[in-house]
Amino acid sequence: MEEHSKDINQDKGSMGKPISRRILLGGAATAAVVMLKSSYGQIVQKAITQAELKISDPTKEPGPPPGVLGTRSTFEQPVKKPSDTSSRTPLQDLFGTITPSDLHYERHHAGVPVIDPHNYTLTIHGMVEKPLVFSLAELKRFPSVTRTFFLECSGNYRGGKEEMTPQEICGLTSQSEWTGVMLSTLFREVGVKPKASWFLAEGSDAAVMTRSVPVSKGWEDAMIAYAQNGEAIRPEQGYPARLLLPGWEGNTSVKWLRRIELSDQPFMTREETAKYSEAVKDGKIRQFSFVMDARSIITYPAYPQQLQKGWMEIRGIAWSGRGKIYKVEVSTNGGKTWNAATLQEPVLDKAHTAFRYLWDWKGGEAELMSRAIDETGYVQPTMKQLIDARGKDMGGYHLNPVTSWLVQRDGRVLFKTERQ
Ligand SMILES: Nc1nc2c(c(=O)[nH]1)N[C@H]1C(S)=C(S)[C@@H](COP(=O)(O)O)O[C@H]1N2
Ligand SMILES: [Mo]
Repeated sequence: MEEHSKDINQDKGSMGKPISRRILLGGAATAAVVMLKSSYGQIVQKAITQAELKISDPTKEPGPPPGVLGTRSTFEQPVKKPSDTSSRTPLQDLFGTITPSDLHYERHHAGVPVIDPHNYTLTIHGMVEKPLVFSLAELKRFPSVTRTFFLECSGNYRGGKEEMTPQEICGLTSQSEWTGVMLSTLFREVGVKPKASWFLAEGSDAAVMTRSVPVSKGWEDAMIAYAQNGEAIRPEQGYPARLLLPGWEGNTSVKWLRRIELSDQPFMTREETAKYSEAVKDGKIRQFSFVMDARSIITYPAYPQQLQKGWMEIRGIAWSGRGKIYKVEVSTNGGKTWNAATLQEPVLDKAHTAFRYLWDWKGGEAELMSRAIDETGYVQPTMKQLIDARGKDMGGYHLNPVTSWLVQRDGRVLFKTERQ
């Protein structure tokens, strides 16, 4: 065991490893280490010893029988990073673009309410021909849609120190496959009046979250979702039903939705006056900044990785609230030159899109960056461009700067932090 883990630490970055007599004969003694090596779990690799896991030779005795619920491998322990009011998706631990439901970020203004689906109702009233109250069963009887898109909190940026993971920097974004009924279907059912231009969405949590939304978004692609990644939506995500506005700041996707009121003007709620508006410049404040601008982040390599020389695949995700990702460019020299990354098909509208770029690290310092360009031609800005455009006091909402990772001579990777 000792000897074998030494081998792994001395790996010079070659792809695969010659099979030694020790590995072939070692069987159970080496299995745990080999598995851990194939993931990114460097920290886990050191923390778990074989004795602690009590691994026996899996070919010698049957494992446990099928269970009522599946489990995650003991070797894989991704966790969210909670504060009092939010918890963050461990972007660096994920593959592909669907966030496992238990790792979806959470942002609650007054905790997670318990709502009995049998008593749940959604009322739609105001400037409509026929105000209606829908039960959950009634919502489920309407023609349904399934669509994959990202959700992102507009407060999704943290900086301040070099030792920060992708999760800490921008883990307030996740992606699910959502199923529900289009809001336009319900609009037709209640007969929204032509003069109605805004609607209020109200949650039934202790915060009674309310937001004003232009009716046009309701006709375009707003959804009332009751399912997430193939099962009922999770309590943390708004069980039994929530509003979802693809590509718009997470705050407008009101969870535990109980009421929609149509009007010919915005309602000017606390969430869109005191909160969720941001300084732009010259003392001006921007309000109703709904769309999430294009952004990307390299999730590998990233802090706290320790690199070894040789070829590696730089990996990350890019997304835009305006539409599809058109291109992601990667720089390995601090932005002097940029190269097109490969995008994983299919590239979906308003969705996390995986990108990859092969890189041969020959040693020495390097600065890794990615920038997203969406189908509208919008280019992800640098922090400097954001400050130049909006001023130093731009606040903490809608920050989507290019993220740099600084590769040190010794292979350590640090976050190039530019702002608190
Ligand atoms: N009713 C209600 N809806 C809400 C919130 C809330 O606290 N209450 N938080 C909002 C915020 S700020 C965000 S970013 C998203 C978070 O959704 P999630 O917890 O499913 O990730 O929900 C929004 N909808
Ligand atoms: Mo948010």
